[in-house]
Amino acid sequence: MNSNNTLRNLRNIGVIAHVDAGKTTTTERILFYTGENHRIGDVNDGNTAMDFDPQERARGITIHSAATTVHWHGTQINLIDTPGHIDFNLEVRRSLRVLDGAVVVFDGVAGVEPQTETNWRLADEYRVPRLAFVNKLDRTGADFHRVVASLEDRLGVRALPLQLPIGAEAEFRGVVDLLTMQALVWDRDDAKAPPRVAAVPPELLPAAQAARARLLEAAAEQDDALLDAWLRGAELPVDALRAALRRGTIAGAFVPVLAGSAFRNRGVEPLLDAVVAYLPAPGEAPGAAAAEGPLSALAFKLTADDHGAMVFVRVYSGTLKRGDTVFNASTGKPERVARLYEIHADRRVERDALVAGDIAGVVGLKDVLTGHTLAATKDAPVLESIAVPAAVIDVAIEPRQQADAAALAKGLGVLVREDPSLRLRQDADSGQTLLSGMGELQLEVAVEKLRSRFGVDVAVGRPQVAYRETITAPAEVRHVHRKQSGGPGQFAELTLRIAPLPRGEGFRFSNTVVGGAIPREFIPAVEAGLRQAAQAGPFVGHPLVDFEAVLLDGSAHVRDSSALAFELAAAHALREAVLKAAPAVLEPVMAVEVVTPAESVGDVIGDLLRRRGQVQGQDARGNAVVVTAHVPLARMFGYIGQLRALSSGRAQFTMQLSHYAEALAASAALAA
Ligand SMILES: Nc1nc2c(ncn2[C@@H]2O[C@H](COP(=O)(O)OP(=O)(O)OP(=O)(O)O)[C@@H](O)[C@H]2O)c(=O)[nH]1
Ligand SMILES: [Mg+2]
Repeated sequence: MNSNNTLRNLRNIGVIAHVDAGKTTTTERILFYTGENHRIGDVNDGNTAMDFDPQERARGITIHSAATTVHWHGTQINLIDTPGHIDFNLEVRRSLRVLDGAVVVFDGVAGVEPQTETNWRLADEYRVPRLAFVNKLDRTGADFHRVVASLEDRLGVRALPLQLPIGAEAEFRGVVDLLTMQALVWDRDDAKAPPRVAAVPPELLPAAQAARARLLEAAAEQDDALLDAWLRGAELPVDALRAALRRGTIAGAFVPVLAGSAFRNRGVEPLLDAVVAYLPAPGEAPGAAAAEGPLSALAFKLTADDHGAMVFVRVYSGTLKRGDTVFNASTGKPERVARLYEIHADRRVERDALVAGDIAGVVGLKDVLTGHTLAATKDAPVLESIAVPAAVIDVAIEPRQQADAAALAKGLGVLVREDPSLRLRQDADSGQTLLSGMGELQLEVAVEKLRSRFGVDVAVGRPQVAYRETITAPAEVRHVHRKQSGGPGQFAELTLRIAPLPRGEGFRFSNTVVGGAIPREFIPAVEAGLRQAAQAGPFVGHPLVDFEAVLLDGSAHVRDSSALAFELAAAHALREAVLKAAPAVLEPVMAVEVVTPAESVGDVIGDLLRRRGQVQGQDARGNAVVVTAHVPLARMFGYIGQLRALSSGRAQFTMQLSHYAEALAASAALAA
């Protein structure tokens, strides 16, 4: 069943971009043109199929990645529409981890925006071949060529238009297909009216010929026979050109660019053609594993809704059948597959089996988390997991009514299971429950879910910066754990050395104990104790990061030592060592991008400087100015209000974590 033929007629693709570029709008058109839906949903009316969550509809933004399956001229396309807002970036990461290709949507006015860039880099990391769709060409100020140039400048790619737009802004009505040198014109906004095929408008002919020459050159570079023909000036068959462009796209040699206006129903059918023509089938994706062999599937997302927990998986090899017992290779535990579903946004269609290349939902799994591997055997190789972005903001959460405490705990448990970029911890001093996340919007959405899904009304504290702590010097300690009350298993001795690591390295543990001074079976307990203690650092109670710990020496008693004793000893030793290792507080520093009318730029920059910001750059974008700066998150709370006041409501901003930096003032204040 999972022959190459089956795979060749399948595309697993994602739609990724900055907030508001038009991902969901484009996806809704795809649902319509493929016949999956008979009506076009509109994000402005809150009735799209993809943004089916009540909060998404109310806020007009995508919060969760949503999957669907459509068919286009005999090819099945599994499509994931992702959110653009940085707070929900884990949704993009986990989608890119399992997808074979992506459509990157650009706003025809704004071009490359911060989250476009972030998501582009993620797609690089996961080696996902891409098409670029320059959307919103109907908007005032839209400029296809400027967007293509921004792809080259800001993303450093070779952008290769497959089309040129016909008409601009309100007059945008079609595209020139550079391969066939035909015009496709949508005379009306009506989605039911297919494009009219026409001759290339004479005024566009020189530009189209020049762009076509670039396209042919790029294709010829991929194929010696084509290159020969091209050099001889012979006619190049369109099929051979497509095949060569497909090869180059999958290899990442260039990125094909298409033009359109999803909202005005222009340019979406050719985009679907391009997905089939240029993006890889599962077996062709860079780094694709062999589809033969035993079951191997990655759980990349899960939801716990009214239907019970649904785990979304991508099958890489083998078959997953209803009723199967499989293994979670990440935990070694068996799991039973009760049901399998093909996903159509919030609708599901039952399937008997999944094969290599499929992306689908599994119900019945008990103990499977995002990033776990499902396999035929317990000790099967584990697939590469999904990196979870850092949480930079905390809020304290408590039930308004004490009677809701249990429901709150349950609700929070579900939320962090569904979204591992939300984290729970206990404040070391106050004992309060802290929910941490990537930004205020993510936490706001989580709190609203507690109310709407779990019926818990919560009191939420003011958002606080999620600081971290680290050490700036090495230190060595010897610690003896011995409980006077006696009893067996109460003795452990160890010598620990800790040293700073570069920013972002997290924690590394190594063991150099020789000659069994500490029996081997206790070493994992030492590491566990260190990890446990690092969750709330001894300096100011924030997570301790960017350090290594080396277990140098120690001793044990045959009768009086235990794993627990070593775990406790390690935790104590770490606390002692940190205080001797010149500890420091780290604060998140945000990369801020403000798009402001030119007349407000002085005020905007002055305000950023007062917030301890460092301005990185200032560029014109049409009539607006784009200011980029690094600003400590601690100084960005309430920024939107100030920015509106400074710009008569016309400036906008986005921010995302840039890096952690030593916070000297905060170190002193927090340690006091
Ligand atoms: N003028 C114009 N507006 C568009 C076009 N495509 C989308 N929009 C509008 O842009 C806004 C955002 O569209 P969405 O489709 O929700 O954008 P998105 O990329 O899914 O946004 P997030 O999921 O929140 O990141 C909506 O008001 C759309 O109607 C277009 O081609 N032209
Ligand atoms: Mg969306």
